[in-house]
Amino acid sequence: MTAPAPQRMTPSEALVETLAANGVTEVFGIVGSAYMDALDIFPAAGIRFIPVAHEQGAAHMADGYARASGRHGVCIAQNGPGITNFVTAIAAAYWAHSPVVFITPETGSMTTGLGGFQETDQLPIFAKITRFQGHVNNPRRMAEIAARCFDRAMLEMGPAQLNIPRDYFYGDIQAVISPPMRIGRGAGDTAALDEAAALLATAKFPVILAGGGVIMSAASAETMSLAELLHAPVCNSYLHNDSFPASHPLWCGPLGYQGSQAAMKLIAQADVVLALGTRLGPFGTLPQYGMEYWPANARIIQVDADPRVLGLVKSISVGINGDARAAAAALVERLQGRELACSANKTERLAKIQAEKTAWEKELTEWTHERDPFSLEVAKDSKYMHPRQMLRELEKALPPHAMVATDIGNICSVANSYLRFDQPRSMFAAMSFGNCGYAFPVACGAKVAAPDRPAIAYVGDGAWGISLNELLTCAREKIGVTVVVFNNGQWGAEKKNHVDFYSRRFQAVNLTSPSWAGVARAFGCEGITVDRLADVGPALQAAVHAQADGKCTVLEMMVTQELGDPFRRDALSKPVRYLAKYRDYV
Ligand SMILES: Cc1ncc(C[n+]2csc(CCOP(=O)(O)OP(=O)(O)O)c2C)c(N)n1
Ligand SMILES: [Mg+2]
Repeated sequence: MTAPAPQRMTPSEALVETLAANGVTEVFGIVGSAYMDALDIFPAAGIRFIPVAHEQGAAHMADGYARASGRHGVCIAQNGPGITNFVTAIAAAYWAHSPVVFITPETGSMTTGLGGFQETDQLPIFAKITRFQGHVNNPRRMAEIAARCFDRAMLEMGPAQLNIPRDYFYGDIQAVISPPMRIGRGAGDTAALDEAAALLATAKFPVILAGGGVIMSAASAETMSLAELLHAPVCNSYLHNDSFPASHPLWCGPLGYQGSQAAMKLIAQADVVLALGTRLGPFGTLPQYGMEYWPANARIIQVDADPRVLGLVKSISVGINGDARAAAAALVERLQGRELACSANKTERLAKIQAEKTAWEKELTEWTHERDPFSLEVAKDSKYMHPRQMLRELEKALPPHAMVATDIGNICSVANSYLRFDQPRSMFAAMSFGNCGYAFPVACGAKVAAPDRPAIAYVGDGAWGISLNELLTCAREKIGVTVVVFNNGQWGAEKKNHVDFYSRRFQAVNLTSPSWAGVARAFGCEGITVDRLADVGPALQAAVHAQADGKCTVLEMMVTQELGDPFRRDALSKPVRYLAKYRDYV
């Protein structure tokens, strides 16, 4: 193919044409003079600009958009404060491996360093939370550098920054708009795949751990074939409950915090673990429920598209730098028709899977409330719902194809056991960055990307205070999402640490709030308060139904103050004080 001929255009036109060439149809942001020259022609390029309430919301929406669609999510803002408002959300997108292209107009090149208006050095701020940083150092390079940001966001599976001195939007240039460059990764090294196949063929109890890479590479079918060939239990990696269909007999549920005990008990028996598309993040394999479940003596085969995570957290026997889908297909090819040690005991293994799943389901059903002394005390005279029972009702009422974004908090974490999906790109948790305020804007972005799928955000009442401003965006732009706000009147996850480590010296953890349903209505959204279990399912269904009319509903769930297991038992220690003044604070 011959290269397209250069054309006369302005840098703004080169930028907007590059967005169009990459299939961009929505951009999130807050209007600003810095990029108004480009914004002006968005409509003519078929691009809808979605104005938000806060730039953090814009970047979270771009993240949700990317996670739901597998395409780029794009956001833009005013130089200086608009850009610094992106920081938290870009860090979250980085850990979620989202191909977010965030466009950062910068102070004009002729005044850089003079300390003029809205000036800050915008590249170092993002250096550690971005996969690629493109800086337009000459307006004539706008198309080239913009295109590279789009290409690298995909290639490196993470945010790419496009930094543009604001005077570089103007000019008279010759530019070539290149078609997107998408580079396949392939299955990985042949010898490593042979070695992995040999190891799997001799395994007596192989277990597959399906990670985010399975979702990103669309490897569902290949992962299923491999699991079925090996009769291997499949666990979801932490917060990737949508990496393997929950309705499949080999599915065991998620590992990690508030995950599935069935998954943990089964992986504990593994002699070979195939970690497919997962970096084996340290938080995702910590002991849970008092159980040290990680199989210390198992051989581990790790497949990941990012070579830097291979063998990083756990020692591995075989590392494969490849695409999860291609690698799974290559393993199936190598194992098909081969004699497999794990076939001999498959009936026994399938029975074990079934038994563990049944036992965990029974336990979950009977686990109607938390049983530690603090929880029993606070729930005793409460007229509100037990969080676990409320979560079970939500689970039962969750519509097929639903997308659920989850925040950081005690109830959101407990929800992990009650979130099951049959389709990839359905669960958008705050992942390793763990910022409160993640879920709602992410659900908004997901809804814009997939308007026909129900979009639901689970948010604690504390985190809701951080993110509720985007109700404005939902009302103004008719983005129909459902927000389930867990009103327990506290920053619960942190309060749990006060209970466990600080002798209940509660400080800054109790919340007084207005009626969140009332607040939603004041924003022009729907708001419903739910305080009876029987109303949970019907309320969710009605709210999801209203999404079709672009209606956003807040379901304010009134729940007790009981608290599930803490996040970071691993990272806290009992207080020690040496100074007399602080003697009592132990
Ligand atoms: C931006 C941000 N600030 C603070 C924290 C620390 N933090 C983690 S969980 C949590 C409490 C969450 O409370 P809430 O949203 O009400 O949910 P709950 O734990 O009560 O279910 C806090 C403050 C955080 N993770 N992110
Ligand atoms: Mg709370």
